[in-house]
Amino acid sequence: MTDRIRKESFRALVKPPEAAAALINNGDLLGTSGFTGAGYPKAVPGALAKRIEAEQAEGRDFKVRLVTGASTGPQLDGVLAKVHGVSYRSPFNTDAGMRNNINSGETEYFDNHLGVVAPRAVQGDFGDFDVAIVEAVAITEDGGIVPSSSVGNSQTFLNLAKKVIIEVNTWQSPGLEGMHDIWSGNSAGMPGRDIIPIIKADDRIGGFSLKVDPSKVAAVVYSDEPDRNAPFAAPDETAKGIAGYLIDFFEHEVRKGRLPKSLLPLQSGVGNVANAVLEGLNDSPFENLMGFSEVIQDGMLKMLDNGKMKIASATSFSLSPEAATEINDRMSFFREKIILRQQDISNSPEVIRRLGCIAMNGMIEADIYGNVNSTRVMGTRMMNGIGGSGDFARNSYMSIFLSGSTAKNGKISAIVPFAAHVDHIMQDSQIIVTEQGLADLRGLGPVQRAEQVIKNCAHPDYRPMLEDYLARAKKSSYGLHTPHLLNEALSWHQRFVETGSMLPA
Ligand code: 0RQ
Repeated sequence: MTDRIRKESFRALVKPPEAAAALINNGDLLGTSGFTGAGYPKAVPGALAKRIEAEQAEGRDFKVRLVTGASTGPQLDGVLAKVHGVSYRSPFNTDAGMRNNINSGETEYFDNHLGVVAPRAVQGDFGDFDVAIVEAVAITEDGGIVPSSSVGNSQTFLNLAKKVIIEVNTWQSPGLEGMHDIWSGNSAGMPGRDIIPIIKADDRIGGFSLKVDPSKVAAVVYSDEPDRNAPFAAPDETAKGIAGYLIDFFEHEVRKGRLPKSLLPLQSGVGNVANAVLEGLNDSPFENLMGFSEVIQDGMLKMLDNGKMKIASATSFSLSPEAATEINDRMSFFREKIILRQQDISNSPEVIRRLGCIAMNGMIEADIYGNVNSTRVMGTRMMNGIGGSGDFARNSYMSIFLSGSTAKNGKISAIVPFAAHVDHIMQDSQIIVTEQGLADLRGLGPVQRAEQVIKNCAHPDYRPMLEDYLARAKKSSYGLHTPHLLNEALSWHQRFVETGSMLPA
């Protein structure tokens, strides 16, 4: 215990998870650590779920409101969704059970740009935080909380919450201490926000631990459970195709002198396509790459290992079980090459703009003009959330969106006449890539964009339908600047809802 909890007065606060969960009340707003399945509390939510079940069995309603860094895992979103214990959730979720509750209308869900959650929490958008629950690898002699595998919004929740519960997770490597960079400047309150002094992706601007007012700490709990480390599928032909087009494009840009040979700090989303692109970069001619992203996934770890990438800055890990073991075994090597920051710093528009990042994010669909839907299937059913894609797409040097040209065995086209929901307007999507090809939309007007997107990105099964749509729209649209057939614009989605396919019978 003395290794992990080095401040004596905190040792006296050690309690079983059930006793900590008893500090939470019906209707409480909880702010927890956790980002992309890493560094979220595990023991207290489990005990809380049991308590909720018991309360409900007695006929009493018991629900909490939950704000995190981003997605968590089965021991937090999963268990609370299972007992229907969450009335409000923000800002990002990938748990299937929670997704069901969101899509059934049971849980109100506000997906939000991950970089703005902390400042908006300070502004009071969520109301008063009752309890912060933060996973740590250790508590230092002076009461600093050393975060585990993510930083997220923990510092903000510790500042704002009335009560604090710290979960010290002994599964997490103590070697993580020294990897974090916790800035104490003001990036949230107004007036008087500070300049965030990151000039290069590898600048460190803060200390190693989170600060907390000790008088607010109500419980310290031990846990010993792994993060949700999901395995990555080996890249399939679609992912390899997308990666190939993108890397050819980067090579072309370097030859033209528009990108340096080390490219620019790379942001990459999570998922198999994003990981395939990183795998592809491993075999590319680029050197001394830098990562400035929100997550570090297997592909980036590999590049750090073989020297292709010099440094990776993010707010969280998102690793396969094998990669998690690898990093834990070789922590002293990786600690020199990885910086984990608060998410309002990793995703700060100011810093992303200054560094000139290359943003690479997945999408659900793009319309012919390049408006991108990242979140809502058929415009109505929530997938995960906007995540950090908006923080990066709007502010990067170059914004790239990636997807297979079809989904659900070809029944859905990822290129549609009109996006059924728009997360990223056409001004924020410069390059669109599918396994069919790459559309470079920089500087083009709407009709030129549509021609490129249809020709280069659409699947052959859908390309003639899109060509026909655009041709007819150019004849009879109300305005010819961004031609549309308004009564047909969403007909592909409607057809899918009615028949299970966007293709006509
Ligand atoms: O669903 O698993 O049920 O089959 O979406 O699709 O092709 O594996 O692609 O993992 O890259 O995810 C947009 C969801 C893409 C992701 C999205 C279905 C498809 C499958 C996954 P199944 P793929 P990816 C950094 C930045 C927003 C957040 C973001 C995402 C599932 O990239 O959440 O960018 N982005 N964050 O079948 C219906 C379509 C579809 C579709 C795909 N057109 N219609 N379903 N799918 N296209 C990370 C963070 O911010 C934390």
